[in-house]
Amino acid sequence: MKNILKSTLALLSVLVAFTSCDNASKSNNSGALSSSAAEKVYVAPGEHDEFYAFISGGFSGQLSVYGLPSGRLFKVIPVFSQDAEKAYGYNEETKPMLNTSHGFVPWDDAHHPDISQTNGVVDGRWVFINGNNTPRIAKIDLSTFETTEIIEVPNSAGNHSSSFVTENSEYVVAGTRFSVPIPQKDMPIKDYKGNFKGSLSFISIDPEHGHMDIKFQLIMPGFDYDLSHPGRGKSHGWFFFTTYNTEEASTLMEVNASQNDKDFIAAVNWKKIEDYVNNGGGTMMPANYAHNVYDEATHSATSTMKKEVRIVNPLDVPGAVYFLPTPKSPHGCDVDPSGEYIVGNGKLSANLTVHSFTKMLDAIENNKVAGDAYGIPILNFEDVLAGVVEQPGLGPLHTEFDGKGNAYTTFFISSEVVKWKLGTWDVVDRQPCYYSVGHLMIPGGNSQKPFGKYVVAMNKITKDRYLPTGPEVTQSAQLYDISGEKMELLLDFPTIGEPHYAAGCPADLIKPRSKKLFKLEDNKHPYAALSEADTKVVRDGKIVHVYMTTIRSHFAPDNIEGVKVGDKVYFHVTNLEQDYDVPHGVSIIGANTSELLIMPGQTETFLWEPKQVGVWPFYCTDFCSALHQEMQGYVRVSPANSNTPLKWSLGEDIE
Ligand code: K7E
Ligand code: CUA
Repeated sequence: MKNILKSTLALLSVLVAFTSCDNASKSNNSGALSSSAAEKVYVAPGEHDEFYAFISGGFSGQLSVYGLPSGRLFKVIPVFSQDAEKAYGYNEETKPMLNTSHGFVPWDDAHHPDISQTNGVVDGRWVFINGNNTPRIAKIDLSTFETTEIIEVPNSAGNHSSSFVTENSEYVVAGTRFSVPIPQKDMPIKDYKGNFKGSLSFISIDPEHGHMDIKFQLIMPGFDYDLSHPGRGKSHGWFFFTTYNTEEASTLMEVNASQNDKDFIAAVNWKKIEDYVNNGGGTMMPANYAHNVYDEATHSATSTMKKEVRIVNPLDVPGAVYFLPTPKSPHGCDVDPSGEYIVGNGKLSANLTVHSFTKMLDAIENNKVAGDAYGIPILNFEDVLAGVVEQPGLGPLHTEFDGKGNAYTTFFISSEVVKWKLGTWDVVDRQPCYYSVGHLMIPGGNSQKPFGKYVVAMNKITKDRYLPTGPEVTQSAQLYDISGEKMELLLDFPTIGEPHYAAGCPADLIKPRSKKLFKLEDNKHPYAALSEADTKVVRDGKIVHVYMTTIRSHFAPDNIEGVKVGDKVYFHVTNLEQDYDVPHGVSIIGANTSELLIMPGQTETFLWEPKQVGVWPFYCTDFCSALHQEMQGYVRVSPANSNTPLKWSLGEDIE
């Protein structure tokens, strides 16, 4: 595979040099940068970037926050993976966020962030992202930049055609990549064909609080549902999914799933199914999936296991699902800002296929059906085709739009972004990527109103682009100015994990709503100590609860005695600060968790199980003031059978 890739790349470097000689003339040893590129990405010290970019971490399981055009990294938001930096998944408050039907799963593979929308425009309230491996959808609140909800998706495997949001954030959609037995059961793998199924889940979003709930799952033929995008404007109410492996192979997929000349884009009229469901349609099926919700008032998450899910058989809702033939193992499934064009990027196809929503409706109306797959009507390729972009490059993956009538498609094999015109299908520009680009992102790209000033290309390979770091090198993002007729490469910046996709929006949508602290008076954590007078240590059998506070520059209490080997000691630490940007941290020797990083007004808890007799220090882990190094304390640990009385104090010697 590597060799094939290598020889293809070698071949293509010739081809790229050939097809983009005007880039070559501009390029020098450090890349194709014009002299004004540095100015265009320079954001002076103290100044703010124009856009936020939320870039998925792929196998890191997280979501990183960058500024554009500078490419500066602001935060890594922990989503599906434990994060020692923020105590996420280590402290007692956030551990329930990572609960699933498979138990505590502290990792996932996060691919596609998408920002909530109002009236077809990104609104900067929430960003959603999928966990592929143990199917989950997470919601991040953009007033706190914290993950506040995760819902597991039952009847799914490889939750990849996710998590895309409809134009009024009615639904966040999650489609399965791998088809599986539904319900799961013990059966021979060779009986895949006709027996395995794919599920497309429509998860409703509460308009005010954003709470997620699986409204229904559409149970589809056993194909691989790769990517998806909502209709918008005229096609609002529809959702489009690319499929591959319509061969329904279960082994040697690189050959067996590449047989059919055309696979499908599945067009789903979700409004129609929603009506059906609202009138009692569908059936409740037993299921077992976690719904984890973080409550900002208690600063704590709870995990609830849900026991059933509504499933819908597409054959029970005539007119709701159609297949649009699309060459050839399409990956990306992208809808232009007007909602008219649906672009299917056939990974193995020489051309880009663009379907027309109007023609699709016309074909449906006139009942022009070419056949069916498991009873789902297949429309004629020619009847729905809007146009073809002829031979734009090799290995097309994803397309975004600038809102000015142009589309931009990434080509993995020929390592380039190609700009073409909607309607005429003419290629108007191409720029090389370094190297092997996957997704690309224009802020607001999945909406009626893209902010077409920059495109970010996310690359899989970077060898020789940066200082080497041993065998494993960073992946990267590349920023292009797309405000002119020609794209211009401005900047390379390294990313966290594998950047599969990103979502961007103007900073002004998020900045004014960003919280500075949590109000102490709103703190409803059951173990909060809201003043130093409330601090205490309470023993309940072998469990010890420490109600502790922090303020510059001490803990209360800072001396504790009477803890014994074999105890379970819960440190519940409330940060009494009420100023912006004054966190405190805390950790103690031998703790099996991480430190806590506690924001002003917040309470967090970690468990310490002392295993050795002695006097053990704890200290603040965040440099909070000039006297940060003095912010420390001791816990005396006595033998399990000792009678050392429980005592705690601050500023006095324990007698
Ligand atoms: Cu990496 Cu969207 Cu998961 Cu294409 S996907 S590259
Ligand atoms: Cu508190 Cu350092």
